[in-house]
Amino acid sequence: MSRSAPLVAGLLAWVLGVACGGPGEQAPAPAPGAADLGPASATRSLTMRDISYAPGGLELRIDEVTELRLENRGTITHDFTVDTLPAELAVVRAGGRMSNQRSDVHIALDGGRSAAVRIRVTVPGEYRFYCSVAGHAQLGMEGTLTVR
Ligand SMILES: [Cu+2]
Repeated sequence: MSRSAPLVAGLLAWVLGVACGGPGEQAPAPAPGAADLGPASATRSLTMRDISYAPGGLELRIDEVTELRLENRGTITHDFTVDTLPAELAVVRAGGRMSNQRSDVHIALDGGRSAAVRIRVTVPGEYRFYCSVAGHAQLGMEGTLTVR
């Protein structure tokens, strides 16, 4: 009996695989716009506090793959949100919620958490980033992402 156990297990996995692996079912999708960007050639860091960003602005080079490191040194949840950003994004290290329905970039971190993404912005410009937690942007938790 013990000699046939691996075969039974293999059949069971195959049956489950057929039952669960319909064309409509796939592995959990990565964040919107996720892409294999390759290694980053630049790094930027942004620290969140209660209630501010440091620095208050970021500069990226057009088409350059940049690793953006985010750290929440505050005690409450903050996020980094850009509503419209023509960019490719790849999650390097997830430390919180990495997307929402409304924004091209949305990374929410509880106090003490950090995350990193690789990002490549494809259109130069100035883009507003902000914390979407109610009231935080109004208290100054916003800045400009400059891409040139
Ligand atoms: Cu906030």
